[in-house]
Amino acid sequence: MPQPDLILLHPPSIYDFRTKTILYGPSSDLIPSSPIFEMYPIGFASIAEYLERAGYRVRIVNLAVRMLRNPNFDAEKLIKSLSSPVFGIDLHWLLHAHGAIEIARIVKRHHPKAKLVLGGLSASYYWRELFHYPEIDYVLRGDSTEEPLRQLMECIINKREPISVPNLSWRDEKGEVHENPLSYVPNELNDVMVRYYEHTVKSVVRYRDLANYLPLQRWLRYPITAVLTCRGCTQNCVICGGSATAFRHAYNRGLPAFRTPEAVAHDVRSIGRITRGPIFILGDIRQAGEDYAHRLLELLSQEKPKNQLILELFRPAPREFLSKMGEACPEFCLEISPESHDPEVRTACGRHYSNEALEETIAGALAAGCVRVDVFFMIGLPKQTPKSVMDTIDYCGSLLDKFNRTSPFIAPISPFLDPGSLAFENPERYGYRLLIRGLEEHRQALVAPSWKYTLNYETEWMTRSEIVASAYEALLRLNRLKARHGSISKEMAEAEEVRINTAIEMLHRIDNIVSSGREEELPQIKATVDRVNMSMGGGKRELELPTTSLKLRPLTTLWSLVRGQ
Ligand code: B12
Ligand code: SF4
Repeated sequence: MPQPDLILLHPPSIYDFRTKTILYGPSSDLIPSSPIFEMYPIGFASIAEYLERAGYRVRIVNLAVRMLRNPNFDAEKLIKSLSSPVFGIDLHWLLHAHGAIEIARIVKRHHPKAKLVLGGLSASYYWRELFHYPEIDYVLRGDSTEEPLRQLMECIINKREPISVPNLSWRDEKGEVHENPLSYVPNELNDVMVRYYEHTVKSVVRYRDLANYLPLQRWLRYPITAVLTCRGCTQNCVICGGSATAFRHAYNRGLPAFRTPEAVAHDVRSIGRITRGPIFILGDIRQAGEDYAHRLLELLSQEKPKNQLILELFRPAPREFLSKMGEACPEFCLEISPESHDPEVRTACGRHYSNEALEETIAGALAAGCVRVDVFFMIGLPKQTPKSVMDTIDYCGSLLDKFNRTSPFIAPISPFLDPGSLAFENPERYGYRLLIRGLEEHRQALVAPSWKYTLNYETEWMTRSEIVASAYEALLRLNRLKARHGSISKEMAEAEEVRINTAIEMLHRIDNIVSSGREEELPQIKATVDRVNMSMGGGKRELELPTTSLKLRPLTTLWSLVRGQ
C-alpha cells in the first residue's frame, strides 16, 4: 500500500470514553452520530480530493468509528503503525476538544518527527490556546483550507518555513508562534468539493479500507449522506457559531460562498451511484436567491434521483415554492426549526416569523407531496423559562392534532453554546451566563460525569439544573404525546420512556456521588450509564427515513462507476 503524504485523523469526542463513566445526555439525539460524535467533517473529503489533485496522497482514518465498532480496537496501536510525514486532526466541533488533544499527544509520542496540523472552526477560534499544547505544530484557520494546506504541504516537504501560507498559525524551530493573516476566504467554490464523493470511494478501494472511511458507526445500515450548498450563512441565529456574524468576526468571511446549483446536483447524482440512502441538502436553498433555488430545483427534477431528498427551510416558504419543491423532489422530507412555540422567544433567537406562517408552510409542504415535515424546537434559549418549554410541548400537541405526517422534536442546546455565536460573545446582552470560556476548561468539562456539569452556560431564565430537568421532562411529555397520537408505536414509546427515566435516575445518582465526593463509586453505574448513552433514542429512530433494501452498492460496482465517469 502506498505511503500517504498526509493522514487525516478524526478523534472521538472523548478519547477514553470506553473506560470513563459519563452520562452524555441528549446532545446527539437528533443527529445520526452517537454521543461520541463519530462523524468527520465533510471538509476531510474535500481536502483529500483537492490535495490528491495536486499530487499528494491523503488517507482518512476515522478513529472514533473504529473505537465505537470494536471495544477492543487499540487506537494507539493503529496510530503507531501508521506512517506519514504529516498528520492532520480536526477540531471542527468544540466537543472534540478532549479527543483531538489526546490523539495529538499519541501521534507525537510515536511519530516525533512528523508534523501535526489542526483545523476546523473550533481550532480556528481557539488557535492561540492550541499552541499551549507542545504537540501542535500548525493550526490552519478559516472555513476553506484546501489551498492553504496544499501550500503548507509544499513547505513541509521542501523544508521551507511557511511564512507566506495564508490562514496559518505556526510554531518555528525555536518554539516561537507566528500568525499569518487569515486572508484566504474564497467567494467562489468552483475549485473545491469537485467529485469528492467519487474520490472517497476511490480511496476506500485503493487502501482496501472501508472501516476508516465510514462517516458513522451505523452508516452501512443507514447510509445517509449530506450535500453542502455553501460555506457561511446568511442568517444570524443568536446561539449559532456558524451565523453570518460569527463567520465575519471569527473566520473573516464577509459573505457566504455558494456552490453552483450544477455542483450540488452533481453531488446528488454521484451519491445516487453509491447508495440509495437519503440525501440531506444542507442549508435553505433560497439563501443565494430565488433564481438559484429555482435553477437547483429544475436540475433536480431533470436528475430524478432515486434517493429520498431532505430539504431545509430557514424561514417559512410560500405555497408556490413548496409546490416546486414537490415537483422536483417527489416524496421529499422537509426540516424547519422554529426553536420555540413562543414568537417572542423565537425573535430573541434571531428568527422572525409567526406560528401562522409556520403552519401555512407545513400545510403547503404536505399539499405538495412532502412525506414528512420535521419541526425542531430547542431548550436553553433567550427568554425561555421551564414553563415556556412545557408550553412548547403543548404546541407540539396542537401541531400533531392539525397535521398528519408532521414530527416535532425537541433538544437542549448542549453540551456547549457555540463559541463565536452572538450569545457566546455577548452573553449579558442575550441573557446568558457563561460558565466556561477557554479551551482547556471545555476539555475538562467534557470529562465531567454528567452533561449537567459539561454545559458551558445557563440563562437568566433557567439554571443549569433547570435546563437539564426541563429537557428530560419535555422529552418524556413529547414521547407520550406522540404515542397518544399514534405517530410512534406503543413499543417505541415504552422503550423511550424507560430510557429517559433511567437517564434521570443516573443523573440523580451522579449528583449524589459528586456532592458527597465519592467519585470512586462511578464505575459501579458505568454499565447502566453506557446502556442509556448508546441506546438509540426515540428521536433518532423516528428521524430515520425508510430505505430500500439495496442501500449500498457493492464496492466492485462502485469502483467501475467511479472509473467509468
Ligand atoms: C453541515 C453542518 C453539520 C452537518 C455535518 C456534516 C459534516 N460531516 O461535516 C451535521 C448536520 C451532521 C452537523 C452536526 C453537528 N453540528 Co454542525 N454544522 C453544519 C453547518 C451548517 C455547515 C458546516 C459546513 O458547511 N462546513 C463546510 C465544509 C466544507 O467544511 P468543513 O467540513 O467545515 O471543513 C473545512 C474547514 O472547517 C477545515 N477543516 C475541518 N477539519 C479540518 C482538519 C484539518 C486538519 C484541517 C487542516 C482543516 C480542517 O477545512 C475544511 C475544508 O476547507 C455549520 C454552520 C455553518 N453555517 O457553518 C454547523 C456547525 C459547524 N455545527 C455545529 C454543531 C455544534 C454540530 C453538532 C455538535 C450539533 C449536535 N449537538 O448535534 C453536530 C456534530 C456532528 C458530529 N461530528 O458527529 C456548530 C459548531 C460549533 C462549534 N464550534 O463547536 C456549527 C458552527 C453551527 C451549529 N450550531 O450548527 N453539522
Ligand atoms: S442555525 Fe441559523 S445561523 Fe446557524 S447555520 Fe442554521 S440558519 Fe445559519
